[in-house]
Amino acid sequence: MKIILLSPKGPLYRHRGGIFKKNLRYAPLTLTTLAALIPPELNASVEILDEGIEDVDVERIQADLVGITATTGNSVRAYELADRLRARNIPVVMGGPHVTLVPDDAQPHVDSVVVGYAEDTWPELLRDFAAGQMKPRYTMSPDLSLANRPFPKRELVKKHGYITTHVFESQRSCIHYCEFCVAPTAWGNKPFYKPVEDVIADIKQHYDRRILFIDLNLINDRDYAARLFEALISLKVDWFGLTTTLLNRDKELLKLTARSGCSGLLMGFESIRRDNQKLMKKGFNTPDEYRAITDELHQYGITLMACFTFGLDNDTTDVFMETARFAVEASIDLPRYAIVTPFPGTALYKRLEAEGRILTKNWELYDAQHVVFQPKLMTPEELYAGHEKAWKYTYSIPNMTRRFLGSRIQVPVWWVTNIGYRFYANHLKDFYNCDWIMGQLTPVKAATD
Ligand code: B12
Ligand code: SF4
Repeated sequence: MKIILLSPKGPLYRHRGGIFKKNLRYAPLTLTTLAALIPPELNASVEILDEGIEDVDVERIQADLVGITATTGNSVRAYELADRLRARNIPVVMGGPHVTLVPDDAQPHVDSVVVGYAEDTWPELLRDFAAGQMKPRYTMSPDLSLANRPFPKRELVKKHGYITTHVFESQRSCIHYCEFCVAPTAWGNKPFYKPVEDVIADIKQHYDRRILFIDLNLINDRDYAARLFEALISLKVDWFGLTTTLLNRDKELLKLTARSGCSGLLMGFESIRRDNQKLMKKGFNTPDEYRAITDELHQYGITLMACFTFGLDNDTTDVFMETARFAVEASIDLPRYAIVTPFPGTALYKRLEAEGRILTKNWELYDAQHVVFQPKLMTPEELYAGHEKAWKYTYSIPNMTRRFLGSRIQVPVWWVTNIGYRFYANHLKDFYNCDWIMGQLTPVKAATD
């Protein structure tokens, strides 16, 4: 049996003409994890294709089964690929965050939909497929365990396409309920943990001095985090990962994080306005502490990628430059700006839909850099223009230099990633011409009522 696993391109994340250049692209674990889960008794051969790093000629694909992963931003392409493959009688299975959020949206395009994490359902589906009994839908059990799973088959990816393949995970989902976030809606707020020994064994068998964790929140569980960080000490790795700002309230854990080799953290600062934090149910974030958090991380030798979100209901047009100036003055190593995006199925989507504020259901534009809803205190044009201005200000050469000099951690990788985002900032405008006509959209709800 020949299985092809495919990750589709989106407007921003694509091999040609995208703005995620190689210095921002690490190898995801999605398809390598699925490849490892294929039951050995099926004697299947497997190939991984990622349209983010290579051209894929869909008409030349030959396979018994194709598995496609879909985020919301690339789901339109995922459906197109699925339709074309099925027209050639190649069965298609689809899974991933988008499909988990809105399975009925994907169903007409595929032979089977896999909802949720697929550690049990994907092998079950493949056995059913081999027996000619594949069902139209497979859904994750809430009791899923991530213990004793095979390690991702990273050897199957084309290494040259990514800045690193030394990518790992220890846990999935998050304990918090931020209104805009996909995680609690798609996977619930009871995280799934891999035993620390499994994580360490995986790192040892694919060792590199510098590794990346893609977990959404490494400090979901304090005891687990402490055990993981303790275990990392002996590996002598420099690691990068994601936590919340709550890490800085736990001085012992923060110290241990640094001792374990942490070199960089991504934190969702989201907004410099306190009232926005409450509104998006992220009340544990205190903007007054952001400067101190950044300084403290720098003292520990940890760089900070802080993510900000624009277009929240209390945002007025002065928020963009206020935020960008703060990011530069605080010497945040890698600031990132998103436009708030109501991913389908999330609490935010439901609220905005009820308020008649969803402007388009073209999922291709749900990539956190397009305006897809009616902001409360500004126009869509103001939101887009302000967001682009913040990117450009932050990634101008003088302001990159100011941030570099202000950060105490002056390592070469700082420039590699900053140059990647400078390119991103300067090319964002190229992606505002899809089929999006600024100012000419009417709210979808109103239009269909
Ligand atoms: C790597 C990654 C990226 C990469 C590549 C993404 C890509 N291919 O497009 C980069 C850096 C480019 C990226 C960019 C973005 N990303 Co991203 N990214 C991730 C990340 C951190 C890791 C993915 C991963 O390896 N997971 C580990 C694997 C094992 O889990 P998994 O992918 O969920 O797969 C499991 C199941 O879902 C299922 N499954 C998945 N696919 C399939 C397919 C089949 C056939 C089957 C059977 C099962 C199955 O089985 C797997 C095993 O259980 C995730 C967060 C996370 N930790 O998952 C976010 C995530 C996927 N990204 C997200 C977002 C929002 C974005 C951005 C919009 C962010 C931004 N502001 O730029 C952009 C959009 C890019 C685009 N395509 O339009 C959201 C997706 C939300 C959504 N509804 O689309 C996620 C979930 C993060 C979040 N906070 O919620 N991202
Ligand atoms: S803390 Fe981060 S990962 Fe957790 S729910 Fe909020 S936005 Fe999502």
